[in-house]
Formats: sequence, structure tokens, C-alpha cells
Amino acid sequence: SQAPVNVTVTGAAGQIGYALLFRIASGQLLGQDVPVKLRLLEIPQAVKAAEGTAMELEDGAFPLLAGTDIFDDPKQAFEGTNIALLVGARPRSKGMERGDLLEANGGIFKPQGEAINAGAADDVKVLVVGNPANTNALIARSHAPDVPADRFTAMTRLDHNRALAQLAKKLGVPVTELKKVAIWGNHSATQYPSVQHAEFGGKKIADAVDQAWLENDFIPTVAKRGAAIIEARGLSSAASAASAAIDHVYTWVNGTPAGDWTSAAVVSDGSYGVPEGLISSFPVTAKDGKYEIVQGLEIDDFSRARIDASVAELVEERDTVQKLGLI
Ligand code: NAX
Repeated sequence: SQAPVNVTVTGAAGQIGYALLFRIASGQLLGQDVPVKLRLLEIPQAVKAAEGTAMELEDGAFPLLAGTDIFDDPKQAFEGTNIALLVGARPRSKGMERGDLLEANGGIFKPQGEAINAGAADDVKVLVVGNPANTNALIARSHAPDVPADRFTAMTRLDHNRALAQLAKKLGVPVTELKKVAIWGNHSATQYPSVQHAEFGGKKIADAVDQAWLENDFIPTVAKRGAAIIEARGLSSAASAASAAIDHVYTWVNGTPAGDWTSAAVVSDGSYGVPEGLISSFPVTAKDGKYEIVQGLEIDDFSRARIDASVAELVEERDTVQKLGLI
């Protein structure tokens, strides 16, 4: 039988971790024929809570779960890892400026990048979920020079799924009918959920909804959905975020269907005027275990302005972490 795939999850004792770990253990991350070994990373104060989660994982008696190990040292947690899910991050506390937030996260993602560089498996794939996800991924990547750039990604799949759900509701069709929706830019309120190329049942979505709905309803609803969830639940999105992380990795490994794409923040090669090296969301396809930016799309003026605005924010974040010496 196949050797287990090592999956490292950081922030394992947090709320996304709690939703994510059971789905990984049940085989939804990699498939129903792939055994997994979990490596949980937490800060020392949260190791006990992670141990509690590990007890519950044991109690699930998951046929595909080959074991769970808990660490408070990134070097150990990423040793031999094939899939690294970087969920734990420093949240913004009251009165914290954006620069302080980036700096605090640099203290987390720099050593994690170094540990991935030093000890991860040759085929490692990294997904950063912890916010600010794109720039945290940029920091980790810049400290892992021996890992190919295309192994570092950040999550905009939740935004993509939110966009699918809103469109399905508006058009009165199942999400399975929707194709070629895309999230561009930063995983933040500046993100651009685009339907410029999107289709439903072979028709153009842009012809079926009016521009005012797109601008005043759809785009802000998707971009501000995280805040709406906090307002309703009193807690930030967790199960939906875990679900999107599962989707992101499953697609990365198993591919996108012909005639469709998905969204992920990947290292820019300069496509669509996005500066090379930035980790920005694009429409992507996956094949043979690689995400690739969809090429050759015509970008209309509305999309151009929205993409540029979100990319400008990413450039600003990159410049800030550069000045702080974090990349
Ligand atoms: P929680 O605060 O519940 O859990 C975070 C966990 O990370 C805590 O247990 C904490 O001890 C741990 N942690 C902190 N520093 C660590 C370190 N250096 N090494 C290992 N573990 C560490 O947050 P949760 O709700 O689980 O959210 C986790 C992250 O996901 C947050 O940054 C959040 O903003 C981000 N999100 C990103 C989303 C996306 O679409 N990209 C959507 C959901 C979510 O908001």
C-alpha cells in the first residue's frame, strides 16, 4: 500500500484548524485512496489544545489517518512535509497599523519559510491561508530559495467559492453550471471578483446580469463577505475557509476540468501587467500537479482598473515588508 503523505497544518488549534483537520483525515484533501500523516504546528501556549484535537482525531478512527504528531518548532513540523497548510497567523489587534501587522507576521512566516526550505520534501506544495495571506506567502517564499517558486500559493478559493454561490443564487442555477469565474489580486477588500469571461450553461454571465448589480451588489458582497460572517457569527469564517483550503489542494493535485478554471494566488510571471514575483490571484488551471495562470485573456477597461487597484495594494504590502527587511 501507498506510503502516507505528510501534511503539516499550522495554527492547528485554531478554528479553521478544527474544521480542516477532520476533512483531511477523512480523505477529502488528497483522495479516498491516499493515507495521510498529520504534523500539527502550534505555539507553545496552544500545544495542549492541539493535543485535545489530536485525541478527537484518534477517536474518529479514520481509516486513512496514519498518525498525528504535534510540534511547537517549525523545523520539526515541516520535516519531510509534502503539503504545508499555513493557517496560523497573527491577527490584527486594536490600534495595530498595517505595517505592525505585516511585521508581526514576518516573525511567523520567515522562520516557516526557512524551515520549509531546510526540511520539506522535494515535492512540497505550500498553501498560505493566514492573513494577510498573499504577503505572508511572499515572505515565506523569499526565505525558501531552494523551493521552486510555483510551490508557494495563497488562498483566494474561498472568495472564488463565495462568488460562485452569489452568481448561482442570482441566476437561479446550480454552481455546477458556472464556468470561468475569476478572483484577481489580493485576498482583501480590494480583490476583483470577475465575470468578464464567465459562462453559465454556455451563455455569457455578463449578458445576463446588469453592470449596476455587478458593481454595487456582487463585487462588494463577495469582497466584504468575511466581515458579514463576523457580524452574523461573532467569529470569522472557519468551516467555509477550511472547505476552500481542501478545494485548493485537491484541485492542485487532481487538476481542473477541461473548459474551466479556478482562482488561486500564485507567483506572478508578469502576466496581465502584474509585477513579476508578486503573489496575486489569477484565473488558473491545474494539470500534472501544477497551477498555471490562464494566458491570453482580453481584459476590458473595467476589469483593468479593478485589477490594477488590487495589485497596487499588493505592491504597497511588498514595499512595506521589503523596507522592514522581511523579504
Ligand atoms: P484562530 O485565531 O482561531 O487560530 C489561529 C491559530 O494559529 C491559533 O491557534 C494560534 O495559536 C496559531 N498560531 C499563531 N501563531 C502561530 C505560529 N507562529 N505557528 C503556529 N501556529 C500559530 O484563527 P482562524 O480563525 O483559524 O484563522 C486563521 C487565519 O486564517 C487568520 O489569519 C485568518 O485571518 C485567516 N483567514 C483567511 C482566509 C482566506 O480566505 N485566505 C479566510 C478565513 C480566515 O479569515
